[in-house]
Amino acid sequence: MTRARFISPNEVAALRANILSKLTYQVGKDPESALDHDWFMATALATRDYIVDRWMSRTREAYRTGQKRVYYLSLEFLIGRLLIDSLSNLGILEEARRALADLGVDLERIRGLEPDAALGNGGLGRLAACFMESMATLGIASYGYGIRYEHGLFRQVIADGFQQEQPENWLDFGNPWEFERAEVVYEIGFGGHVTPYEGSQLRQVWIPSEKVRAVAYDTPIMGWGGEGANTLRLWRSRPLENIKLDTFNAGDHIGAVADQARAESISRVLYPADSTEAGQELRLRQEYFFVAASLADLTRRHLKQHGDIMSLPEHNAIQLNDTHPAIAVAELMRLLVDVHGVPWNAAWDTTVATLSYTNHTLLPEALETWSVYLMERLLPRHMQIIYMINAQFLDSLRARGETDGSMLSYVSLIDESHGRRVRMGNLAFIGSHKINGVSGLHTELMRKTVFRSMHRLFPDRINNKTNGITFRRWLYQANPALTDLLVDVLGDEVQDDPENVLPRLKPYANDANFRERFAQQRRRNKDQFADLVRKNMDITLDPGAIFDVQIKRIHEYKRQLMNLLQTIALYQAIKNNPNGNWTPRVKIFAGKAAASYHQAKLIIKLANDVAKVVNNDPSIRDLLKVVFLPNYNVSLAEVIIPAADLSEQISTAGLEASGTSNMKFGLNGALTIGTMDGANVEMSERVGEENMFIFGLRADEVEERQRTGGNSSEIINNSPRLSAVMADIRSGHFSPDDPSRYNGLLDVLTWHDRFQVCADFDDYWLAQSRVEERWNQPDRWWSSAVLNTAGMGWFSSDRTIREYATDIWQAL
Ligand code: 26Q
Repeated sequence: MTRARFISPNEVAALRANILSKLTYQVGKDPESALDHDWFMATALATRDYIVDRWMSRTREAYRTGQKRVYYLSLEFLIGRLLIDSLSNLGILEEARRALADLGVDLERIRGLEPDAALGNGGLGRLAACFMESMATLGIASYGYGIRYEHGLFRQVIADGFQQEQPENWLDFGNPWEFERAEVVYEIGFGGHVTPYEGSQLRQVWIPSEKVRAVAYDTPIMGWGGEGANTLRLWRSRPLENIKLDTFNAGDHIGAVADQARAESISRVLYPADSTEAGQELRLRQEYFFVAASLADLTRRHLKQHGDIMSLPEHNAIQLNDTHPAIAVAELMRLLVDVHGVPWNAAWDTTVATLSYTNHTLLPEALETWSVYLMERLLPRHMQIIYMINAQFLDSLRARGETDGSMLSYVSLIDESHGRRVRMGNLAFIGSHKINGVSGLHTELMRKTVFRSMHRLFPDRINNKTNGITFRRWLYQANPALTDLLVDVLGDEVQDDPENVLPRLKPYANDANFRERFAQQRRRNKDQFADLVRKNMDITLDPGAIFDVQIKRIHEYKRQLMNLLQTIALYQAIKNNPNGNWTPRVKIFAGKAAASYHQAKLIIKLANDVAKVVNNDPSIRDLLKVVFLPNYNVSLAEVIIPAADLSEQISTAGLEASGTSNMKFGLNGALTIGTMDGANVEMSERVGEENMFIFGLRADEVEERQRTGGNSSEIINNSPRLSAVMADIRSGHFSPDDPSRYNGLLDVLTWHDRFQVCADFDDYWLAQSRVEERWNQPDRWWSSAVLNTAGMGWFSSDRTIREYATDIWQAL
């Protein structure tokens, strides 16, 4: 891709020299014998030099101006690759391309050698990564705090149609972006006992029985335009001592390093589930480990600059990304009361004023709780603090005349109903001055459902912050062809200020010539994507077909199964009428299932079984193809999304908190088929419902059906199409080697269809028919596509972050 943009020859020469010097002196290779990977390392290291200059001046400036610091605590940062991102945000992408070409190296080839930093499961982790980039862009002095997992999210391999999990080793060849800070180390305790502090009632001394060290690794994150940069500080766990020499000398060579292995297991691997499984001890250790290190680090920084712990909330804001870091409420209290000697009530006010909490799910099974027994064993002082907070909280409610016992037991920090468990959501709620949801609908449901009583008690706390995405990665880097087109008609300004400039694209929806150019860039992206599928999977796609895409974690509530049922219905319809006037379609799926999530893994197998039958049925010709792409990750999303015509956002209404890929597709001009769920609702307000294909039960109707509904037999019997599809699956047509393979999935649909697949199926089918009708009127299709891109400006994560900064952090 050549951009008609000014390229600075001086910059090219400087970069070339710098890359060569890194190759020689840091990678230790001669250009003659350097492999592509060596060139990647050299280029990344050269790029990092540019980043470091700006990073240091930003850090100095934040210190000098005393601006408020924002800390984003997240167990997940789903970063992806950084090379193109950094070069593009620095504004030297074309210069780097030229410099490498001069050296005989193709940037497009080496960009693919960078492993994804996959330190997250899905939406929540990717949101944290978009936020880091937006905070840097907006010049907010911010730090992301998390864990430097040695193994990120597992690599998904499809073997005979089944998902297999393989370890992911992103650090094997070194990480050119990070700086190890061997001097930034904190001791983190676990277990042990608590004794009173002399002469004080509430202040205590915790004597842990076990300690590990947290070592900092810093990665600079560049903002747009190369001005702002901030720090992602990830903690690695290390033993206090590497080896017990006396044990070793006594001949116990394994025992001598056993403690080391135990300590290092904390940062070994990301939990590969996107909803809570049974609370595992290692997970709680991870949560406390990174929270304790982060709070120790930020209070040290605060004290060094301001000297007084009581001014913490004036100069710092701490955002908790879901309840995963919620133990911060108790840890901050411990630091204030036990370590700094602050009186309890003042400590509580300080804690609440500093912390805020983002909720990302309402699914009851995904709300985090920990057994009191485990907490007492692992974090005895924190358990005491939680009891104390709870006692004061419940007392204060009774003093306000709130005496309803069932209400009090519902808001209590301790759930007494199935063993005694600490409710992390309630802890995060009462320990925070602001609690936010991630879309308008989700926030409204928070107020009405899980946090109903909390909301009545604290009516000012819950607020909405609809998610956003960084346009730098998801438009400029992922889709240079569309970006060039937008720059051509709207000017360079569209890249600096898309929120205000993109709406100016609206009139172009009526411009036939512009629509043609818009369609052409899509066609080129589809051609490229089809090449990739042919090379990697040996499946030939018709680039003229509708590319119909559902890519996300596999979860029953996201209803990939409903999409597959519709795919089979389409297959049957074509087979029954081979000479009908069919619109060619490619059904594209990708996504990982949690390793222990049986139903989700079966859905992956079904997608692959359906693909096998459909793609090898000669009577279908090229009218329908089904593709399940393995190992979905950020980098794969970056190539699929710009090639998509149709975006599947079909979760059961009320269950997808926001969704963010819906925004990425819309920005790139795909049309959405979706339910009135999460951010789809706000998208429909901004791009116009007539430019989307909305169907299905609304959230309140789902709630009503779930409350009163029995089985789905009647719905199935009344839908010949759905019945035929289910019968076909049950007959073993798609699984001749194991005809009953899908009986479990079908029985759930029939007897407890919690996610309303059957209830929504016919309306989904109708919506898909409207898709074809629109597709066959290209003027209307491409007009809607342009209006999707034009209407997405508001979904920039810059807008989201500005709202956090204004309403929650007071940091702008
Ligand atoms: C918790 C405890 C133990 C193990 C794992 C977990 C865990 C890990 C990850 C629980 C949840 C998650 C991730 C949740 C998530 O990604 N939620 C998504 O967040 C997005 C950003 O706000 C929303 O757009 C999505 O709607 C929401 O599903």
